[in-house]
Amino acid sequence: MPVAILAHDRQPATIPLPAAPRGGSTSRAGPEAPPVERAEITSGLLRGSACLSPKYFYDQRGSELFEAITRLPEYYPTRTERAVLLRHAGAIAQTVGTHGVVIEPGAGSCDKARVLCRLLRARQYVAIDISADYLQGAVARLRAALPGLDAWAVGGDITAGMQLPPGIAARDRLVFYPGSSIGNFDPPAALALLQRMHELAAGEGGGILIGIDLPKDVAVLQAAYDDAAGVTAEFNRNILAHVNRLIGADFDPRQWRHEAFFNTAESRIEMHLAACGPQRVRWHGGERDFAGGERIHTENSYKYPLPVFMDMLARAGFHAPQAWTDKRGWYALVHARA
Ligand code: AVJ
Repeated sequence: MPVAILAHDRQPATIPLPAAPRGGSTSRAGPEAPPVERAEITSGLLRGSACLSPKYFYDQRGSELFEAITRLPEYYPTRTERAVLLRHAGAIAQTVGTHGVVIEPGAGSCDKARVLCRLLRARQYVAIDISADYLQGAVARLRAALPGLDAWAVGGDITAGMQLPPGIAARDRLVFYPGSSIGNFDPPAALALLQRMHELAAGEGGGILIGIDLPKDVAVLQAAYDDAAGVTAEFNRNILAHVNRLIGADFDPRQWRHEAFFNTAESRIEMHLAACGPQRVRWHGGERDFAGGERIHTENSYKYPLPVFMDMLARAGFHAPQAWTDKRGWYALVHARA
């Protein structure tokens, strides 16, 4: 449902959209995902209320669509986080400390790390991501921009308890987790992830710097996840094209409608895809019938009140928390010591 957005935020929708892949969305080749992932995806699809993990948004086109989202007038988190970092740069550098090691799980393009590593005069930077291939290029660009920085690209999943290479200094580690990515996890999983980050930063002088999207006017939240240009809708539907390739399914993304709303009781944005009509979806080794209007839950994006998040940090073992926000109080960068 489209929601009115603040008048001064409205701009002509001139964001160029990445082109849809040619040759239709149905995969005729075999499933591309390894068996464990295929099992995870199909069990989600077979559940009473079907769901897919938001990690499957990010194929090539999905990553491009997310980039386009971050430039939308309605999507405030990315530019607000940048504003918070610039507004409080001096205080952040002073609190966090300079010349340390910046470790960024889920680093992606490393764009935010460039600003932070420069600000903190970091000595080492470690980008961690599940897809190490994509990381290599991003880390190479970072090295070119900051020649004094010892930058590493490490493939792995910190939720799975991976170890860092021995070349990474053990002291003065700062785990950097920007973008309010923590909002994608439900509170127990978020706590477990913070505990893992605490282990990574446990040496002397260690800490965390994390981006938190705060609760705010529901119309602002809903517009950010249901933009006028329909980019978020396209991003949401694209998960089906990706899943088609991963499990050899025959979803028709055009037969699914984007839905985004704020669930007040859970303090989270929910994104769903609703079937435009009854349909049968088949994949290698299974199938499911969906009734018209039946939904697949694709994402939660939790909006934590600052005290609630501070409490979670404490339960993960962190102390001495400090938060910086923008003028409107929409977004916080939080630092805490391990
Ligand atoms: C990348 C998980 C932080 O929740 O705001 C953007 C993803 N989904 N629009 C978010 C997203 C729809 C984003 N995170």
